[in-house]
Amino acid sequence: MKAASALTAGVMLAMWTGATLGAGMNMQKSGGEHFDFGHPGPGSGPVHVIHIRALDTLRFDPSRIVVTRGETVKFVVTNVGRLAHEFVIGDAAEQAAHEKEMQTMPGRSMHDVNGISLPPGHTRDLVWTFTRDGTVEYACHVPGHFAAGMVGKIIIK
Ligand SMILES: [Cu+2]
Repeated sequence: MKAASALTAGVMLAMWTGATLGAGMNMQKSGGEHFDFGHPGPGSGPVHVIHIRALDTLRFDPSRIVVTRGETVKFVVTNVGRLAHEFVIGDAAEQAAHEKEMQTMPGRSMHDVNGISLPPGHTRDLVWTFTRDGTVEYACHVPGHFAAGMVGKIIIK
């Protein structure tokens, strides 16, 4: 299990590195992951609080949000259903990598800086500062959920 985990992490890191090559890097994260659209944690400005609900219909409500570049967003995500869900932010390549990891290691604990796991009835938050404009996704990778469309869009402008 340990070797498989290290291998998966290596593959994901390689994908992230490829996806972010040449982009404006920030070095504020722990764990060696890089995200070209921002970083975990607060910036220097005010915090924009956005409430999102994870639904057992395999949707997020809302399914589309708009944020301003440079803004720190505190996502307050509530799982109002009876199924486990998660909330992971990332570009399309990162979502694909995470989906692949969840297919090979279902039930692993969430340790990524860009995601939170949401047991039924729980509310958890994720603070992220968006430093570039573009489109990022938030998705649930509990097996079957992403494929069923449990994904939303963050428009950064
Ligand atoms: Cu889900």
